[in-house]
Amino acid sequence: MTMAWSGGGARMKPVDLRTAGTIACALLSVGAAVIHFAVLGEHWQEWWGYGLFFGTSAWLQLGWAAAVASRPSRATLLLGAAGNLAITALWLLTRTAGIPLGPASGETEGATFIDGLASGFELSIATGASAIALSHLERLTLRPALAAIILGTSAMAVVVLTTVSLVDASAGEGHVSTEGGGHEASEGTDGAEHEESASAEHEGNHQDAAGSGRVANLVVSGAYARESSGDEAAVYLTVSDFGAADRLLRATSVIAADVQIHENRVEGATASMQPLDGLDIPAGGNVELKPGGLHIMLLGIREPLEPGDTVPITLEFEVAGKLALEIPVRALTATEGGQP
Ligand SMILES: [Cu+2]
Repeated sequence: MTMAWSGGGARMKPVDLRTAGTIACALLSVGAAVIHFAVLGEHWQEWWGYGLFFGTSAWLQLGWAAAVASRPSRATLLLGAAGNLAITALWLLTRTAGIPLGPASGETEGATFIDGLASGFELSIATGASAIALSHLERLTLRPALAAIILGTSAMAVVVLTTVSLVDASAGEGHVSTEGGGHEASEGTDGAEHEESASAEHEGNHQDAAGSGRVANLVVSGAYARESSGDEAAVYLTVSDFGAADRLLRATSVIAADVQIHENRVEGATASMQPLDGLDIPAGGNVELKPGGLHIMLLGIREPLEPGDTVPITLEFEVAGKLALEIPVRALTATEGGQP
């Protein structure tokens, strides 16, 4: 690459559009790689497969930037265009239909500035690199000053936008999951609760105040506690398994003296609750704890649970380990009755 924009404007060689475009694509690729490296950790925590994807993409984008800048062959350009188009298509899929892979399988994610930006870069590379490879842009020359302005501006744009997106992602929710009732999450956003979810994330899981979370290949969703009657309250939730079989060993909560796993049994005219010493989670299956069936029972609650409260509860699985959740409290409804 012979870019000589140092020295006086009159002595600079004209730059052809192919060269200028290639440099712009390489810059965009570096920007996309930096973003992918920045979000690698959080995706790896969710599932090693997502982590591997982001890590591989980042290194390939960095390698491609170096390759195309030093030797912009047609094959290199087309390879970059195809790769970036594939990544953009995959991103679109996760934002619309969800992908059938990993713990977030079938889930759609909210688009954030950082991944929108990475996708913008990738789409620009895909179109730019194919245009350069398939047409004869080297015949078009730019005046050196104009080329310097265009390349300087795009370099600045990549650097500034990428940096802003990283600040944005590390300061707040870089990865917003829209699973479960998203609006419920906004109900309890006081400081104490934020602290709770932050510490839960340090344990290697992902959760929000809407009663959902994940650990390893298990996703817990729709968790809530019933308004207490006496000093007891039932907890309902769904455990979805996206990998090998597991077992819920126990649950604990600082607000209850004892927490048991219960099953409702109806014998003749009487319904009774039987404590279970665990709950098998079949490989790839769903276990639903719902009114009238399986539930987790909080016993010896220190203070009454009222609708609008949130309750901390920790589930302990045999393989996946612990998952700490903040779950909402819901009113007892007429249809569900008072019986758990
Ligand atoms: Cu019970």
